[in-house]
Amino acid sequence: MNLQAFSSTPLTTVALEQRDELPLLRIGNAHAETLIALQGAQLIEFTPKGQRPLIWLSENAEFKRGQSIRGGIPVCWPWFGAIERNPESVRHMASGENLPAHGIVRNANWILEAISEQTDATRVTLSYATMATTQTEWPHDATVRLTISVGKTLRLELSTRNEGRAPLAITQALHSYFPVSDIHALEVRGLEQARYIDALDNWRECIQTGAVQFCGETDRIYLDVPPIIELLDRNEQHSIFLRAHNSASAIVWNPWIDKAKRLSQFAPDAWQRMLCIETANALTDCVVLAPGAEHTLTVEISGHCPT
Ligand code: TA6
Repeated sequence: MNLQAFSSTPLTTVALEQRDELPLLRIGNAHAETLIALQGAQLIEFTPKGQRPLIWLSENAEFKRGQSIRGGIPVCWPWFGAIERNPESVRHMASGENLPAHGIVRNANWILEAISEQTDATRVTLSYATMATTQTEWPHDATVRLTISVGKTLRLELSTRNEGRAPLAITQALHSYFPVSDIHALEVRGLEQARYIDALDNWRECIQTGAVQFCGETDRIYLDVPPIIELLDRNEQHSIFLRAHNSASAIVWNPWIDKAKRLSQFAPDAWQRMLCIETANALTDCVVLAPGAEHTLTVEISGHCPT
């Protein structure tokens, strides 16, 4: 990767770091600082100037080639979760046995396409192309592009373009990990009355009553969700807001005590200090792309209520 083309400017610092086996791109400007692993185009840090980090990274995170980093915002594409749990149209796109959870790009080497300055943010664009002739697990011609806008807020735009001559069906998620002071004092607002599929109760369909609170392992796919979701940390009287676009599903996940012990790169007590809210197109919210069509899933993350 020749980063010489991406040098710092008076407004933006650009630096390439190496952490164990992985190259990381550090971007800083007047508004915030972020760190992005080129492998998987995985953002792993985002801290607005003068504020606390808005993204959680495991203290046991490892930086190994071919292995997803625990935390940040892994990109799940071109399917979310286990392929077997996806709609038939999506399952039909994949090929082979023992396919990885969360698709094929979160451990792949993405291309750093551009770093550009906007009036209120620095935009980093990375891409990954699949080809029917070489991609055995998902043999289709497509390009997935992630544009990360680093400003007072963090905005991720995940675009998929169908470069082939047949329709594509995908599910996807921006699998965001958030820091919380204590999961027992956290509630998620905005999902009241939404339907959800409970992955821990035989994938039964349920209805959310009131804010989501946590007293055990939680792994739910919410459907028909509104664009704005709030994580309210009642201890710290601090909220993180997510505003989504082109996404009608969201996954809420906390491993709690027992699953935490089985997770890689995860301290036994880390479940108390994190929560995943994943902006997705999952299950019935899957995306079908005609040849040449493009779809963009967007999430904007901030410490202030979006207007
Ligand atoms: O998004 C929730 C989930 O599917 C959980 O079931 C759990 O497996 C989590 O993702 C983490 O998956 P990973 O493959 O990153 O360990």
